[in-house]
Amino acid sequence: MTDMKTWGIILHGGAGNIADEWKDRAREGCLAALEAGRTILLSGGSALDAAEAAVRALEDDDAFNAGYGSVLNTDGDAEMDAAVMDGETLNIGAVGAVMGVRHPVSVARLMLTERPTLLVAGGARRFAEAKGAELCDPAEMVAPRRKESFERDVQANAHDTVGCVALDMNGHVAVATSTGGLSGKMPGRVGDAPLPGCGFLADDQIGGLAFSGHGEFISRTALAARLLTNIPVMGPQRACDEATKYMTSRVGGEVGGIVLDKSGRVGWSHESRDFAVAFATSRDPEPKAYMTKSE
Ligand code: SD4
Repeated sequence: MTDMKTWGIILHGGAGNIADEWKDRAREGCLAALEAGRTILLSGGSALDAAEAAVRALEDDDAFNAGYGSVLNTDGDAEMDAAVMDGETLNIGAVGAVMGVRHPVSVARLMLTERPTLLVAGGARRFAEAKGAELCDPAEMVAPRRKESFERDVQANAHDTVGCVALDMNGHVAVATSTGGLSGKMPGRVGDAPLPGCGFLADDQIGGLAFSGHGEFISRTALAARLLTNIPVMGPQRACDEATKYMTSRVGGEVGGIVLDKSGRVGWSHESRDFAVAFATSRDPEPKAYMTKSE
């Protein structure tokens, strides 16, 4: 059985090329979001609350491609994907291509107790409205930064999706993801971030994980399913290395992944220039943030 004092949280702020002028902001943003989740865990709160709180903080920060900082589709709109998974019940809530909600991750959290696992576009927004989630004009989710750098983002294939895995002191694991997807994507496109077995998974019996990167490549290799089953065999770090390398060698693309297992061990790796990651665990409680594995 898991030690009752074991806890952990790991999050990422995206894999790819983080522009130099945004690196300090990304590091600070990751640490601030980590603190939001860590505080909840240390006060005995749930992994679900911690993962949601961390991702909400990242969604408010335009250093990241999620919520307010979402990259734009070819219409210039921020269409967002998000998911939450509860490792105790294996319940999943997810939204895809939703516009005009302030915190897609919280709409996904509200979906956890609903029968459908995924709602998209107008249906997701109607659900958010019915549940009293915070709505806004879709234009309010278009950050000036993203308008200004649209062409550059498309060229750079900017992807700085966010994700968080948390383990609480009751041994429960939760994962949350949120993204604007890929810059210049087709309207209506849904990536890997709201698809279980692709961009994320959580199971109290093993642990949890989330990916960032080229969603179609992550989905085509069912990367989260592969990684989850390898965690007990290889341990979190080797399993994460194996998954990211497998994807790029099998189908190409860029990817970064984070893992936290049920005993509070972390793993992270990326096949991309940069990967913004932060973590703290009962094994290593001092918060740490890295912009790349080679730091
Ligand atoms: C997607 N995986 O929608 C996401 C993109 C991403 O940082 O990681 N962006 O394909």
